[in-house]
Amino acid sequence: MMPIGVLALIIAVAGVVLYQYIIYPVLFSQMRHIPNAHWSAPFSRLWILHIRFTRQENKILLDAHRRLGPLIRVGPNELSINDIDGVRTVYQGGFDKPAWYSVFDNYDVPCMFSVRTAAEHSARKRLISNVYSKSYIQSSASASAQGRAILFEKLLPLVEESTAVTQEPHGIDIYSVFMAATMDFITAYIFGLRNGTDFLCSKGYRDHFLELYKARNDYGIFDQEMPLLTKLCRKLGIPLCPKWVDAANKELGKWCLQLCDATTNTSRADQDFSGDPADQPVVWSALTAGLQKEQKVQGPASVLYPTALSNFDLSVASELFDHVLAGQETAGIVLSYLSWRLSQASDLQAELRAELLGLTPNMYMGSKSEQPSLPDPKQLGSLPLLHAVVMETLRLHAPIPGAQPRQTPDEGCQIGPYSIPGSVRIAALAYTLHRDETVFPKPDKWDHTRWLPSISAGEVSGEEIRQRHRQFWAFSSGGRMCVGSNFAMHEMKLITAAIYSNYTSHIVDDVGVMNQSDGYTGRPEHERLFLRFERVV
Ligand code: HEM
Ligand SMILES: *[C@@H]1O[C@H](CO)[C@@H](O)[C@H](O)[C@H]1NC(C)=O
Ligand SMILES: *[C@@H]1O[C@H](CO)[C@@H](O)[C@H](O)[C@H]1NC(C)=O
Ligand SMILES: *[C@@H]1O[C@H](CO)[C@@H](O)[C@H](O)[C@H]1NC(C)=O
Ligand SMILES: CC(=O)N[C@H]1CO[C@H](CO)[C@@H](O)[C@@H]1O
Repeated sequence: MMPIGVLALIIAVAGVVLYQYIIYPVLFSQMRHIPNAHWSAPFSRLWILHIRFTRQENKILLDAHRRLGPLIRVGPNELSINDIDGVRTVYQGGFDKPAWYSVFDNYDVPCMFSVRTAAEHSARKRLISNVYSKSYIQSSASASAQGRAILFEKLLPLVEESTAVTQEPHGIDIYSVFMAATMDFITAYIFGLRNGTDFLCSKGYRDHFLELYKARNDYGIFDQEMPLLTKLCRKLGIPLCPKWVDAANKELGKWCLQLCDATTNTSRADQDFSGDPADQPVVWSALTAGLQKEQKVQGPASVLYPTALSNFDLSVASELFDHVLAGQETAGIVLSYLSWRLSQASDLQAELRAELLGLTPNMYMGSKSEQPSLPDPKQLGSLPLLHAVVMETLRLHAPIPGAQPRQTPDEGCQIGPYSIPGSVRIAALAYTLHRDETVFPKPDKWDHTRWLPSISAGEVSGEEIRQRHRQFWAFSSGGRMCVGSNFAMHEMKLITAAIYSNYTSHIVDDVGVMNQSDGYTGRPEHERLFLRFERVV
C-alpha cells in the first residue's frame, strides 16, 4: 500500500508536468497558433536536436517552410523565420544573441561576434568597422601591396607550377590552395604581411591547421545546444567530444596568440613597421589604438570594462582570432565552389575573361618582363559578370547556410499576425531564404544570369533584381551582419580575376566531392577539389 501522501505527491507532480508540457503549450501558449514544423515541436526539443545533430536541419526546414509558411515553430521555445519582413524585425531590430554564441568566446573573453547585447556589441564594433569599410579597403595602400605580394609571388606561381604536373591526379587541389590564400590575405591585413601567415608556401603546416580546425567546426554543437548536459558530463569525466578536440582548440588558441605576440613585439621594436605599407598591421593597429583610447578616456565606466579593458592582450587576441577564422574558411569555400562552377562552363569562362581583360590595367601577364599590375579596386568591384558569378555562388553555396539564432526582447514582439513572447529563440537561415522559389525560380540551379541587369532571355526586370538583393542573406543583415563582407568581396574578386585573366580551369575529379555539408557552416564534404589549369594562349 502506498501512503496517501506519496500518491498525492505523484499526482501533483504529474499534474504540473502535464500542464507545463502538454496543456499549456497546446491551449494557452501565445505561440500555439504558429504552425508546427513537427507535431512534437510544442512539447519537446528532441525533434529539432535530432535533425540538428544528424545534419539535416537546413534541408528539413526548407521543406517545412515550403509546406507551412514563413514562420514555424521548431521547438517549445524556438521559431524559424523565412520571410524578409520577419527577418527585418529580428535582425534590423537589434535582437540580442543567445548564449549559443558563447562557444565563440576565445580565451574565455568575448569578441564582437560572440557578445550578447547590442550595447556591448556596438562598443566593440566602433573600434574596427572603419578599416573594414569598402572605401577604406579600396584606397588602402596596405591592402593593395599585400594583394600584389600574395597573388604574384605565391598564388599564381602555384597555379603555374600545377600546369606542368603530369602524374595522376593531374592538376592541383584548389580547395586547399584557396584555404591557404584566404588565410594569407586576412592575416596580412590584420597583422601585416611579414607577421601574417604563409600558408600558400607551407603546405605541411596548412594541412595540419585544417585538420585542427575541424575540432572547432564539428564539435561546438554540444556546448551550443546542450550546455548544461555537456558541462555536467565534462565534470563527471565523460566528455561528449573526443579528447583531441580540446587539445586541438588549445593549439589553435596558442597559434593565434603567437601571431598577436609577433606583431606586438614588432611594434615595440619598430613603431613604423619598416615603413613598408605591406607590413602595416591594419586591423591590429585600429583595434589596439581604439582599446587604448577607451582605457584612458572611459576606464571602468566603459561598457567594455571589465572583460575587454582589464585584460588587454587577451581581448585583442580574442577579437583577432575570430576575424582570422571567420575570414578564412568562408571565402575559401566560395572560391572553391566558384572555380568548380566555372570549370563546368568553358563559354562562361571565356566571357568572364573578356570582361576581365577590359580592366585597365588588367591582370593579364602576357610577357614575363612586365611588372604585373593590380586592377583598380573600384573598377574590379563593379564588373557586372564577375559580380554575378560571385553572388550566385554565395546564394547557392552560402558558407554559413544555417540558422543564426537571436532572442526576442523581454517585452516580446510582433511577427506578421503573431505576437511572440520574450526570450524565444528565433532564427533565419540563408539556406531557405536563398531557395525561395518566388524570388529565385528553379532555386537549385546555379544560374549567374539572375544577377545580370540586362538579360533578354529571362526578361529580368530591375524590380526582380532588387527583390533578389533584398532576399540575399549570405552575410546576414542588420547591425550584426558580417563586418568582413567588403573585405571578402574584394578578396574573392581579386583572386578570381588573377587566375581567370590568365588561365582556364577544368574538372579533374569532382564525383560527389562538392556536396555541401548541412549545418551552421557548409563545406564541401570531402574538403578537396582537383582542377587542372591551362594557360590561355
Ligand atoms: C564569403 C565570405 C564571408 C561570409 C559568407 C561571411 C558570413 C558571415 C555571416 C553570415 C555572419 C553573421 C553570423 C551570425 O550572426 O550568426 C558573419 C559575421 C561576421 N563575420 Fe563574416 N563572412 C565572410 C567573410 C568574413 C571575413 C573576410 C571576415 C574578416 C574580418 C569576417 C568577419 C566576421 C565577423 C567579425 C563577424 C561578426 C560580426 C558582428 O557580430 O558584428 N567575415 N559573417
Ligand atoms: C614581423 O614583421 C616585421 C616587419 O614588420 C619583421 O621585421 C619581423 O621579422 C616579423 N616577425 C616575425 C616573427 O616574423
Ligand atoms: C615576443 O617577445 C617576447 C619577449 O621578448 C618573447 O618571449 C616572445 O617569444 C616573442 N614572441 C614572438 C612570437 O616573437
Ligand atoms: C552526394 O550527395 C548525393 C545526394 O544527397 C548522394 O547521393 C551522394 O552519395 C553524395 N556523394 C558523395 C560522394 O558523398
Ligand atoms: C597568355 C599567357 O600565357 N599569359 C601568362 C599567364 O601567366 C604566366 C605567368 O604566371 C605567363 O607566363 C603567361 O605568359
